[in-house]
Amino acid sequence: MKSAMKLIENWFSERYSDNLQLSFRVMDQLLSVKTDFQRIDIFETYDFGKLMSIDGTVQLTERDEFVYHEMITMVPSAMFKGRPKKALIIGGGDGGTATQLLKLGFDHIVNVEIDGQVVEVSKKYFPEISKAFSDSRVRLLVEDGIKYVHNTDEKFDLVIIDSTDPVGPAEGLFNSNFYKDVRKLISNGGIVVTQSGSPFYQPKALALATSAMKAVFPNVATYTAFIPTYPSGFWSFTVASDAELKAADASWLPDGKYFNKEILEGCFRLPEFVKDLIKESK
Ligand code: AG3
Repeated sequence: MKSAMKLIENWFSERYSDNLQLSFRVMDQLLSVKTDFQRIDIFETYDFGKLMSIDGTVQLTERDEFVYHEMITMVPSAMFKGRPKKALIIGGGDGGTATQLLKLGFDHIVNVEIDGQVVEVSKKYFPEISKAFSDSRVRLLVEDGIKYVHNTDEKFDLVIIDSTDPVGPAEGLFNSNFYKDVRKLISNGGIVVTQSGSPFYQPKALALATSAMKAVFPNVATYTAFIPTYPSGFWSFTVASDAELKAADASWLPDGKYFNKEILEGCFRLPEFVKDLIKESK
């Protein structure tokens, strides 16, 4: 008898709504682990290399992580007067943000990640992206970022909130009490930035981040980037500062693979529906 060959296709999907999802065809599932905080999955995909998802939402892929990590570090760095040197990262357990900051010449980085398993998994499956964790300029603390910002009195030029969506462990990061504590930690002219979701699929995330920051800082601005593997591909970040928010003389900043001087200007130009969202958030 001829043996029947069965062709199996495996797919990982992130749900954007009840009626829409983005699916990645995968070669293999490399890991699925439930931690004290969330579920982490790693897939080997056909189009995007290795992919990490947390609670079913894409956190990073090897192929497009550069967009997110450049944009969350280089835009706020370009707005800092002078050369920023000290940074605090809340979240960012994959190490991509810290690794990018080292490339920009930061010499003191504190990275506070609540879930130690995100760090361990990233070291194993994303060694290039997470390599900052073996650099002496980076201090990794596995603890609650909300408590950390409440208790520390260190000062930073840049505070980066590299979090998951505002549900689960990251919820308290989209909150004005959190930003009140953050404000005490920024140096003169210091800048705070957070990822603030997809304006199209997660308007609440952007509205929450904007309101939380506006309650505490006089200057708040939103910028966007194209990140193919995040919901709708159109992603927002929100910056805040006591200082005026404008591009400083950032001639020291190199071009990245996404970031350049034109992007720095262009990324703050917003579609009307995004402006409306921000206007409505007090
Ligand atoms: N931080 C997560 C961005 C949120 C993605 N959301 C989603 N896919 N629904 C990125 C971690 C990279 N350091």
